[in-house]
Amino acid sequence: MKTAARLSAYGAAVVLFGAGAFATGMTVDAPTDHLRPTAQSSPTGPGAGHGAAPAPRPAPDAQPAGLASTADGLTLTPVATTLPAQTATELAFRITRADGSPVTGYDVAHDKRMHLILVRSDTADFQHLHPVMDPDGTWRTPVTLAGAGTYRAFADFTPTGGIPTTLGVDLFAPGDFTPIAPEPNRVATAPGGYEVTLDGDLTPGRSGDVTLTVTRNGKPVTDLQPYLGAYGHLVALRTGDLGYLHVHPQGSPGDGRTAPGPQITFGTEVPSSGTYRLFLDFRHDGEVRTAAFTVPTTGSAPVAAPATGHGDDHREGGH
Ligand SMILES: [Cu+2]
Repeated sequence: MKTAARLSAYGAAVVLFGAGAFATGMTVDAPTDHLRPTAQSSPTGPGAGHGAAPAPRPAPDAQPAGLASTADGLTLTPVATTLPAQTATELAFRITRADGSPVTGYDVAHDKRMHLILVRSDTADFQHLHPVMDPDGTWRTPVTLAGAGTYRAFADFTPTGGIPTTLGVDLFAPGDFTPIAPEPNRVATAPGGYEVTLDGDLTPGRSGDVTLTVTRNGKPVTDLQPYLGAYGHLVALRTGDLGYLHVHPQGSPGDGRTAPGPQITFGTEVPSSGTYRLFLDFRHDGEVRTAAFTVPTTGSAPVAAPATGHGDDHREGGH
């Protein structure tokens, strides 16, 4: 019962999203399928359920996913926490229950049973991998880390009978580590002569669109290929803590109204002010390419408003 209700809520969110619904806080997956119920920010809003007693100050931001290795009794357990840098190796992990037993049943979501995002802590290296599971519940994928440093591995999955979940764990690659400090950019290149331009703003607490336009050798790309059930896949990470927002495009291949490029539009909602790293995966000519952006938020965050009376009412009006 509970599961069915949750699943249909998720289905509804996806349908709403596909229909271009907005301003409900559901344009980003996070509120519906990545956050724990206690962290849910929308659509009821942080103030809902407080009855007549106003909160003394604005509720804390909803937490993005992937900041904990354990949630809802499930733990992301790497087989090894140290991996060699710049060497072809294997990343292996399990999802374990409280009693230590591995989860072996998973539902397909976005075409896969397991999505593994691997990012160095300075966001210089980003990889989106699809591990394969052994019968005993051990997931394995080949990987080559670009360099030494600390990495966050995000496992994004739906256990059969459970809810969509994202867990994160840190991994280590020994060696000399030279962090990068990404400069804001709205134009990114990808191998193969691709250039991707990002338009649109990230405003904390407010739904909005970002549009990515893909060109190759200066010409618009109009024959993008479906990847994970869409023409593009966007992961947004909050710099500072690598809070994980899984964002999906508006429209889908074959829906009769979504063109295969050059533009891909995503509904986004970021939980707080700051700088976000956005990684677009798209498929063209049979290959998946990645374009990386660094986007500071614009506009004010809900928590930045002074706690004077009800001056913050407008912020939740759309919810
Ligand atoms: Cu994936």
